[in-house]
Amino acid sequence: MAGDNDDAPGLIVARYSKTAVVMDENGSTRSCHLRPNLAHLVAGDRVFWSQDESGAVVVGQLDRYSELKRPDARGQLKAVAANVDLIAIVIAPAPEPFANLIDRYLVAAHLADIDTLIILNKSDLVDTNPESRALLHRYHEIGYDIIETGPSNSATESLSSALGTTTSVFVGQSGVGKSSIINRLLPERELRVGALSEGVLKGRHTTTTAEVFQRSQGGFIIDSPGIREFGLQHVDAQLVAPGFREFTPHLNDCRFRDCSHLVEQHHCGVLAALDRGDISPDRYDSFVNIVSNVSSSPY
Ligand SMILES: Nc1nc2c(ncn2[C@@H]2O[C@H](COP(=O)(O)OP(=O)(O)OP(=O)(O)O)[C@@H](O)[C@H]2O)c(=O)[nH]1
Ligand SMILES: [Mg+2]
Ligand SMILES: [Zn+2]
Repeated sequence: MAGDNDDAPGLIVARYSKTAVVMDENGSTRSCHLRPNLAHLVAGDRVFWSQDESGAVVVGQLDRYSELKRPDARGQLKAVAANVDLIAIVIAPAPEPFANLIDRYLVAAHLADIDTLIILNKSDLVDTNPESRALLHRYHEIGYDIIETGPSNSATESLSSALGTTTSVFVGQSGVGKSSIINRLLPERELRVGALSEGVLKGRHTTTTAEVFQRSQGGFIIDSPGIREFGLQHVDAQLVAPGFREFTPHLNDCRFRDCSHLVEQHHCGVLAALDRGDISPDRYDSFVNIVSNVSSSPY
């Protein structure tokens, strides 16, 4: 047996202000203190920890192979989750989906080189908002992976095989059912699931910090708190268009290499594709919304 003072490998399962829950190689968890130089650790980080007289402490960190980042309330760019293979963007018939939020996640995932899966949850409620399914299928048509899920076991099984043994992070608005889906995938655990308050379509924020769950068949799922908006102001305006998958084949048709895709007179491949109907006006408007809010905005 390794001595208590040896540094042991671990995984950050949840991050609180001054401590983190760390899972060791046997799957047991403990609360650890963090050295000040490791204050940026988040769910999914691979670390080394050791036990001393004052308790368990995280002493080192392995490099991240990927990270999902977004600005915090003060505009500081912060990692949400580390070492993820897949961003599962969850929408539902209620609360009402915002296509622009989906597009923002898709851009962030592209920049972070992380795969995506768009999940329409609450399939049992689709009849109350058929547009939610139409929205999902629009993403399928432009080449994104999609899946529907809901209370049925067969839907959960399909999602389970789509996830495979990846490490995925579940993101999206509050109340869409991220924690509920994870509960269904991990029947032995009971996450906190909030009732979507009557009439308040924004839902209620139940999950307060990202948390990692280990799946018995391999892989991990990271639950994350619901969000209302996803800031991309830190992104270079030139890097937004490549995050719109169906724009990519048209980018070589722009006369200028640094084309903003906003000015028709510049012979823009994206605007030409929009005119031909090869790019949907909704996605183009979403693109304009994002580039007009980045700090390097061409406006
Ligand atoms: N009808 C229906 N309701 C669901 C389904 N999945 C989740 N819900 C309900 O949706 C509400 C919100 O679920 P949560 O899992 O807490 O949502 P969340 O996305 O984790 O929310 P935050 O943690 O706030 O981000 C709860 O009342 C769930 O019971 C579903 O497939 N069908
Ligand atoms: Mg939740
Ligand atoms: Zn262009």
